[in-house]
Amino acid sequence: MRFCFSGKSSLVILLAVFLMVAATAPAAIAKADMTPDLVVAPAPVLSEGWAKRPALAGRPGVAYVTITNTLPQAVDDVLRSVTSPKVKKIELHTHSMDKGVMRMRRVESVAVPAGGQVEFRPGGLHLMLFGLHDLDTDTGEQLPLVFNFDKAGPVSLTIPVQ
Ligand SMILES: [Cu+2]
Repeated sequence: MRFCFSGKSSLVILLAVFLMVAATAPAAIAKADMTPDLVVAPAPVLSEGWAKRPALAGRPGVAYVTITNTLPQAVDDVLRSVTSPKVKKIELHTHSMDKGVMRMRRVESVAVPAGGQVEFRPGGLHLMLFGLHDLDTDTGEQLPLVFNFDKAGPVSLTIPVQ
């Protein structure tokens, strides 16, 4: 095989290669700058979680947590369910007034707006724990939970039980 370039076409090829390198280099740098954001994109942050044993045997326990939506690009998320290998069934509950009486009400999901924070706390949103297994809290055993979000997927949190 023989390559035969005239002086002029070699110059054109060199110039073309130079332009390609010049064009791709800034793009590569920009991509490298953006990658860490995508890799460390945090799931919703779950904090201040704690659970309370049932006051009476056979009654449900209750758990509270604060959810902070830290998804990038301002994405709204929705909490669909919470599961645990230590609880038979977990329901999302809230409190609302019904004819002047504060009552618990089951909700299908809990919206966690972009950049927002949702607080589960006594008198408001809470997790109802039906069939809470015995935990050896004397040895520091805690309650493992998995929160299932539409966008973030499953997010784990282990909380102390009082
Ligand atoms: Cu409840």
